Amino acid sequence: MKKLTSLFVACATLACVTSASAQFAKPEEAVKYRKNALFVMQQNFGRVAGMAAGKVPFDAKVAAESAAVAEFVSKLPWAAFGPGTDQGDTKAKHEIWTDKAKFDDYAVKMQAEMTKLAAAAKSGNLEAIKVAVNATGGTCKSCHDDFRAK
Ligand code: ASC
Repeated sequence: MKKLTSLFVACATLACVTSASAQFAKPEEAVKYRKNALFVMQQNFGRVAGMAAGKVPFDAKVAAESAAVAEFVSKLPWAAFGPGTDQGDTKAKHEIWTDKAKFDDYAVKMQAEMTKLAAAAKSGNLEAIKVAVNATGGTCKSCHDDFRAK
């Protein structure tokens, strides 16, 4: 029974990963998916960044939870930047598809910094959180500067 449960969990996890990298039914659904993922990520990152900047009282539990969500969600947008999704209601610049290696590199760096931020937030050390927020925010900004239209 325990084995069956583990098998089920393994399959469910695999299905989750597979669906994230699967084709979307329509390009506009891919655009919506990545925008929503980036929005949820930004809301959670922004909450921690607000604490780091002293704009919001520091709450270690909320910071740790928010950073963990931001870290997880940081994995999601990239599957939705497939071919043919450069049109429609999006600020994504065409260069994402013509300079994909650079875009992918930014995405990888951002996820790595999000992982460090989640670890810092889990530790509850506000100074470490500030350092990680700055590093993570820097990766958001450099990608937006190059690949997001104004
Ligand atoms: C945010 C947000 C960004 C980044 C960036 C950091 O919360 O929406 O785009 O942080 O401003 O420099």
